[in-house]
Amino acid sequence: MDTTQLLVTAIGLIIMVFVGWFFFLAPHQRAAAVSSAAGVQQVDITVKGGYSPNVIEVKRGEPVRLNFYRDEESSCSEELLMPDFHIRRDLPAFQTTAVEFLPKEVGKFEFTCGMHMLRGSVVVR
Ligand SMILES: [Cu+2]
Repeated sequence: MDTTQLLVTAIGLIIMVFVGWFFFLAPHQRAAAVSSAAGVQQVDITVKGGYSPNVIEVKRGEPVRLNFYRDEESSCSEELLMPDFHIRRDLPAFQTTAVEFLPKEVGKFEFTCGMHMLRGSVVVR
């Protein structure tokens, strides 16, 4: 390895540690979905530099509705991806967008912004 490769490796390691630290220390807010009379589990999520709450607990086999209120214009959060549920949705600024799906399996399923920077997860029990 020459000096340049060592330098690149060192910088890469520093970035990895920083990213790990950043995501590890990022606050996790949990919220359990509340079932409506119609049997739909709902959670309101505010989108502003992140998802709040960002850990959503739901029950398996009952339809889920996540109400995303996007409280910013930052382009980072304009798209929502939930790959496990084949969902890709635009979130207009300062509006609530309802995203519905049926959790059929127990597990932890991520949702992210279009660039995979903002992250949250749905925990199905
Ligand atoms: Cu983004």
